[in-house]
Amino acid sequence: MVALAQTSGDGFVDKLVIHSPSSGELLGEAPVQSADDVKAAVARARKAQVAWGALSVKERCSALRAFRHKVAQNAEELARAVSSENGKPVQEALTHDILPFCDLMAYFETRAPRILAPQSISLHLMMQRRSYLHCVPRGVLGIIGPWNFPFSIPVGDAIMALFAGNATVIKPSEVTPLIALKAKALWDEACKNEPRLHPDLIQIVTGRGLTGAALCTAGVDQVMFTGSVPTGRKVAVACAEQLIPCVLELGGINPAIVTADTDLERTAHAILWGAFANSGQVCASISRVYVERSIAEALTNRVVDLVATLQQGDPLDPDTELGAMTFMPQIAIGQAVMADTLAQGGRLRCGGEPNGRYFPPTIFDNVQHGWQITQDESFSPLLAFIAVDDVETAIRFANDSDKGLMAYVFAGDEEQGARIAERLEAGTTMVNNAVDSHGAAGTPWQGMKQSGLGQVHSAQGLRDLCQVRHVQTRSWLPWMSKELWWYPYSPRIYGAFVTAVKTLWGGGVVDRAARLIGK
Ligand code: TXE
Repeated sequence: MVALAQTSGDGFVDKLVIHSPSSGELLGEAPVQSADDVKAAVARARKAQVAWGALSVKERCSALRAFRHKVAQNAEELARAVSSENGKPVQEALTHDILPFCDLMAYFETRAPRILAPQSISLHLMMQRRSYLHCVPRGVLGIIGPWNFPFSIPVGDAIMALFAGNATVIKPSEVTPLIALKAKALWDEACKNEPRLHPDLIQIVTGRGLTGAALCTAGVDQVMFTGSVPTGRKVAVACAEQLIPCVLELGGINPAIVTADTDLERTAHAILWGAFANSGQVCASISRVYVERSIAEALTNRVVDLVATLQQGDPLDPDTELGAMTFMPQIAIGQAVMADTLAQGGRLRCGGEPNGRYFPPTIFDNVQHGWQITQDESFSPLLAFIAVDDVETAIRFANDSDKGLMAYVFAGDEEQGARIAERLEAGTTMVNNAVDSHGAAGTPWQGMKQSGLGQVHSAQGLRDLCQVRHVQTRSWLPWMSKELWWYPYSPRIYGAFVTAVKTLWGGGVVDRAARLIGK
């Protein structure tokens, strides 16, 4: 809990006082760092990046192992720290924050050298030349983190940036800064065992929005942001003004389509976990279920029954399945959406009013598409069931949103599920699974529409953290003293080009060649 509100003056005064969302225990404090502090951190990072960026990708990968070892060896302590500060069950802290981070590191340690190796481009018009792309680190990346995955998102983004040869400055969420400071302490320890790592390659600046805004304008070469749509827009504007790229991971109001032939039991379990893990404070959470009418009642009943089996309580108890809400304002947002749903005539099937910081899993049915619960991200454990007449209606409703992060399809026939998935306007659609594709480091995590810009994870996500430069050389005809289209120009050469354009592309040679090779 942040005890002090943003104060007047330069807005950088006071400090962050962090209490456990579940027990209220004081966990620690962090400074609110000024724009000058942020600039100094970027300058230190820039200095450290020079030697780091000069290493080969393979050397960087081998050096970074020391940090993976530290994280994995301290997994339990880190999971407890995430759970204490964020309020999620310790098992989720371990399996959603720490485990996928370790796997992400191992994934790129073996693959980054190939992903970032020079790539040759097959040329067409200028086939006497050789072109290739090579990846060069951008420099210093600013990373602005959220509170829902306070370890795996900002530290995961930083590690990807490091594989690409950059240095990083992380501004963790003001709600959960302590875990980032813990990660930094582990990084510093890893640097002691591995001389190629430098402490200044990962730096943490703590504070609120103003510190984040200062990071965007502190001379960084790219920003990676995870948070809300309105703040993401501000970050995009700040980056546009400096003509630096940004990657934005914003929210979602994610639909699930359920066909009548689905495996009801697996679907119910997937929806249960997909809606309520981390108390619904997940940008990928399932929020609205469009289910074919013939099975709507049975599916809803089964999910409601399963909710009754969940244990909500002390997040540090490994038996706990639902912890406390992290962010106080989120409870009021969830309550407002709940009130609107009730006022519209939604039927409350379970859950309802929060008990302090504990928000019970809350399910509505008889919901109509278009109500607030199907349009606005509540980022809380609210789930709506909407019965539909057919899959076509479900697809139309699912796509009727200004967000497009994740979508889900539950279908008895996986092939049919995939055909439906291909029609959904989402960065990722999972068939007969829920939420966890962020854990598959090789796949892109990306939002369509208002859900984001760019991608993290995946080979392309790693390349995007570099400048991808193009080099072109000559490979044959090296004896020609000039190209045909260089000076001097003349009517004869002009005429030759006219004939070439007509003969090659006017329905003649190129089309015949394409037919010959069957294209
Ligand atoms: O987000 P913000 P908050 C959604 C969720 C929640 C809402 C608000 O719906 O209710 O966002 O949460 C920093 N320039 N998500 O207030 O404001 C800020 O300090 C640069 C979805 O946490 O977007 C924090 O570190 N940075 C999300 C980070 O931005 C600025 C996860 C996010 O803050 C800034 C969390 C500025 N002008 C919440 N202002 C997801 N996509 O999963 C603030 N910040």
